[in-house]
Amino acid sequence: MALRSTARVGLFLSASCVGLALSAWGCGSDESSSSGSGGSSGGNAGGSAGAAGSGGSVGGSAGSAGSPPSCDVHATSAAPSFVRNTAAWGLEGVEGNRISAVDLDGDDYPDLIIHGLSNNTRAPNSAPTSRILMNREKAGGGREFVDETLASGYGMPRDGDTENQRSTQLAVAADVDNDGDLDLFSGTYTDKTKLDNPQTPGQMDRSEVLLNDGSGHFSLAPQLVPHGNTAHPTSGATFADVDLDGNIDLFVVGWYDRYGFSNAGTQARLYMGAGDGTFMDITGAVGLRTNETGYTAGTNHRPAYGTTSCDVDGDGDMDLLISAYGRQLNQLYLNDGTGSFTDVGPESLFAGDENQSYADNQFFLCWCTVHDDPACPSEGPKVQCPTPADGYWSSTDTLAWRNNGNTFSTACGDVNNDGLADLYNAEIHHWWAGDGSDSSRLLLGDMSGGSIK
Ligand SMILES: [Ca+2]
Ligand SMILES: [Ca+2]
Ligand SMILES: [Ca+2]
Ligand SMILES: [Ca+2]
Repeated sequence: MALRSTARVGLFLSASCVGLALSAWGCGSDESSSSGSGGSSGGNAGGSAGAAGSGGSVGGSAGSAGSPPSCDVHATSAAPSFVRNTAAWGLEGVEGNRISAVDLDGDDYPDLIIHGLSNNTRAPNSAPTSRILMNREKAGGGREFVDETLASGYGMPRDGDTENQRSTQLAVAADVDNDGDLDLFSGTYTDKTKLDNPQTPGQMDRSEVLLNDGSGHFSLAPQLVPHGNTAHPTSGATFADVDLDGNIDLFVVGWYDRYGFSNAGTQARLYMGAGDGTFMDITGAVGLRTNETGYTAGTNHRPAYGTTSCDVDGDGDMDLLISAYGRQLNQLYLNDGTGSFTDVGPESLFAGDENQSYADNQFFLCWCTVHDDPACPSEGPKVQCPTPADGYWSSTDTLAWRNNGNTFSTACGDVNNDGLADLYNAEIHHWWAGDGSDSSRLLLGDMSGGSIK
């Protein structure tokens, strides 16, 4: 299977047009109308989390029945597809990112896990930054979200602190102990460049597995090793049964080891689930070991923003995808069916597109203003250069592994109904980085070659 890159896909165009049409209709002022529940993000249970949120939007329905053609950007009279229901659902003033929609109490209504912008700190119980909002019946009819953060036990620290909430920045859900309810992995991002001596309790918090009692109340599972006993900049995780033994396994990725100081990421880790809430690190045994160096060979740790699991090559097992930041190469780990992996990112084009030129990077053009190099183009920079003019440019910026995407997360789904998984990479493309920096792109699955090209 190969992945074909395309920039002219219907899905991408349709999504843009829906946004334009909504603003043209001016919807968004009606607080009284009842509409569908606040957009469950689709398949979060057993899903993945990335910096851009919970993915899963590819393949989702863009509008309700009766909505106007989604690409008629001139529509002015049709009924809106969405109405604002924030206050009616009890969500006014709720702030956060990394939102997971998960049915935590098994009543078939999606509940919300919301994380605030924080790291290295515990929030007081009176003002939690990570919150559990349960989807409850509302007096007088309808439904609303009710804050049950403290009662849920989600933020209960392992050290017994009853006054504050654990530092946590993301969650994914799956039934890890096979008792029929959704348990959680709660990821903790620790910025190792900002640790006190001695470390504060918030700096000592670790990523945790939390077991559900079936009613949305959680207790800490045994600590993950090594995540449980080391500070780690956890940035994403995904649950999947990679060895098909009926027990959910856990893949965890991390951000830069020391952001701002080097290009080095951190070791992604695969934990094999025993089916009782305990996990064992099997990273090195299944082909997932990376290094602090090895950038040219593509064996280095990546600074990951997100991770996704799905069956990319359609052979019945779950493959693992790492969305890498820093214009580094994404990783596509194909599963051999036993839970052992090989990275086919570069040859499948998932790692980055073909353009790895830095010739139009504005900071390279700044460098060219003070260096005589035949590689420099005749055009000058369009930015005000730093002082010194070559201050933002380094020799590593010329290398192939540094001229790919800033990928936030990857959504997996069959968007063209050919039975093959397709991938959508959400990228941030800084204009100054030039065309060598990848843009968001849909990659269509293609089995015509019989294998990854
Ligand atoms: Ca529920
Ligand atoms: Ca469970
Ligand atoms: Ca398993
Ligand atoms: Ca597969």
